[in-house]
Amino acid sequence: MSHEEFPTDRPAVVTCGLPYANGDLHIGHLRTYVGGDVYARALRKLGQETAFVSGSDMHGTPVAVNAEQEGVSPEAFALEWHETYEATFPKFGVDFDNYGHTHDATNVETTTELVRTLEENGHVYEKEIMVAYDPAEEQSLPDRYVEGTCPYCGARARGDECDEGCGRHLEPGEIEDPESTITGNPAEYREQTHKFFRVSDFQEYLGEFIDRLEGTPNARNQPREWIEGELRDWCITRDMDWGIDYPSEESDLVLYVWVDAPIEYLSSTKQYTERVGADVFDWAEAWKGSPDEHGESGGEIVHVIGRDIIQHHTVFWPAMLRGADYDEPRAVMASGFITLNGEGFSTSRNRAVWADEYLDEGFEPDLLRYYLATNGGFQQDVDFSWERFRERVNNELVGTVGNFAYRSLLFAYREFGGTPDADLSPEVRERIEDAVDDFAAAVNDYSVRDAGDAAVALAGFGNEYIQQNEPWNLVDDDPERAAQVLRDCVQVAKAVAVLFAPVAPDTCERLWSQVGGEGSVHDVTVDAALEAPAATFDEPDELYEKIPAERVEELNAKLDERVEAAASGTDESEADEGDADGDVAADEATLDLDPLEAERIGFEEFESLDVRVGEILEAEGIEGADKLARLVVDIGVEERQIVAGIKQLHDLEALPGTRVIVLANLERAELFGVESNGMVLAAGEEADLLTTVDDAVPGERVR
Ligand code: B3M
Ligand code: ZN
Repeated sequence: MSHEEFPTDRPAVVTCGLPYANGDLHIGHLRTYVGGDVYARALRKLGQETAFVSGSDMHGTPVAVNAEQEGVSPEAFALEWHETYEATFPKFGVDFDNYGHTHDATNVETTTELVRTLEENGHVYEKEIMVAYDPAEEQSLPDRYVEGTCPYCGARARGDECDEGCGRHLEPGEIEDPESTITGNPAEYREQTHKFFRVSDFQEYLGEFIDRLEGTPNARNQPREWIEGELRDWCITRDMDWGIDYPSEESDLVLYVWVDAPIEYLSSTKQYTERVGADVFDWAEAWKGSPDEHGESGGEIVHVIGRDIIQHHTVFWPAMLRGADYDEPRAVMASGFITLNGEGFSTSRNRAVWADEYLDEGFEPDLLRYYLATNGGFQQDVDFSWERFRERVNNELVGTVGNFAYRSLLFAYREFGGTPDADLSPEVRERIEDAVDDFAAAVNDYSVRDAGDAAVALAGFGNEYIQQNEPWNLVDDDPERAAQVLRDCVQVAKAVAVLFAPVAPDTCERLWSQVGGEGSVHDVTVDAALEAPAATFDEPDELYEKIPAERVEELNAKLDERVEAAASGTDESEADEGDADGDVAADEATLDLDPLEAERIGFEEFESLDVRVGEILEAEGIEGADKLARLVVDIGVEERQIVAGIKQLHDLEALPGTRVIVLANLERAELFGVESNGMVLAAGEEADLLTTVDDAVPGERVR
């Protein structure tokens, strides 16, 4: 990769995909925003100058169709949702430096200018095309006003995207068997003149760009198929009223929403500069830096998006930027979707945990942030359940981070009134340095999960350290040693406050002040992790509270009730599914079998899975856990202890001797206090164990 490691001396811009201003936010939507926020904060921790921007997506049929259903103007409708989002994000600690919207003056102006530049540079042309038309309504049917069959995969699709099938962007006129979503009637095709962006001008450029692009592997690999194939030109106008006018006197079309939406990334950065001054953050340096000096990018632009909009961000958008003389993005991080108890979120069926609801239940934002940021790799799909939420809060936040911080600081406070006067021991210094290195590596690897894990693992170390050294037994006999141990612990607590702050900004701010930190933990960099803590501090209080099991039952019951009420009271087919990431998964809920992943992975990615034949040697239930069993599996090269959720599904006594397939390089995990070192593969609800049919011996690789 051709990019310098973070931190660089160029300004970074982290953006989040713009939510369509058309409906309530649920926690599925929040994944991208929390991920982006954690990433922006983590960059700043490394000392990288960073602006974090986004805005609401006001235009297009996703807004117009919903506004029409409500009987209000698209502008009033979108503005109301925009204001709701603007107020909601900060409640989850998602702290944009600027949050604008695509209909504001800055974006209208920036869009108009950019499209003019594309025209001047010869990348736009006019063409007559057939567009869907509803004769009864006498109106054109752009995008979501029409539905039909995807010409590529045959799935039911919307006018501009195959949202339930192959995920492709569809051009006007492409959809087969078009039907008007206004009247339900078959649509006609009529000829109309539209503007096209000649994406094909950028084929060679995009081929090079994608080699340079960093980010999550899905965003780097998936576009190759499109870029290496035939690049089709892109229709950038629509025949509707709501949108930004196409900038030419003769045209009464508006721009396609996907033209002005990403331009909001630029506009929002501009607004930030207007507010704080170019000496604090210069948007032009970030977006139009000097390509001569810096290769193709002046600044470090990182787009954080849902995985359903990779094509827009890795093909159309970089081509637009290039065509209008802007710099290119450095990285795209594309998140997986979120399911709820193993099934898709469904806004129409009220099968969701709403953003407001979460807060109304009295949970702190940091808990959800932690869950969303670290429950899986960013590009992986993540399941949310209240049970798992409780487990992670109780075990990791309360049990590891909170417990370590509280007992260390309370003890140091009681015995020494603050940080004991001793030097940090070399062992602990080294452990903190390692955590900082892990954190920096995670940021450079675009892994928000690993950044969070670096901090939690450090707290885990702190817990073991205090447990092993038992300073409470030392105070009387060996006060110097006690002072030493606690000095180390306070330093670890301070380092945890610094490194965990991107994931848990509120609680780490508290922890920071508990160790006597000055100012805000959000204003310091990772260097502060090793700076001496204050000599005195106040009595600490606990950072996190345990969630009792009854709360989970209560929350699940509420969810069930709501889903039932919605099922009896609404017509699903009429209700809208919402739009931002997280919602495509909603459609999966109606199927018995998961649909095939639309996204392909490279052979290299497959090769990175170390899958082995194994043989079960021992199997026993784990006490206190309903579903978990502890297995010892011979995988040829070694024996592994693996925890599997098969206790009730298999006769454990009969398992020894069974051949199984093991994912050997899955990271270690602890379940019910038992370490699990790998995963035994199984199919379906009944955990049908995978095996071999012939004589493959333990240790052989599965390919
Ligand atoms: N408004 C929402 C989505 O398709 C869309 C994103 C725009 S990002 C420039 O997820
Ligand atoms: Zn398709």
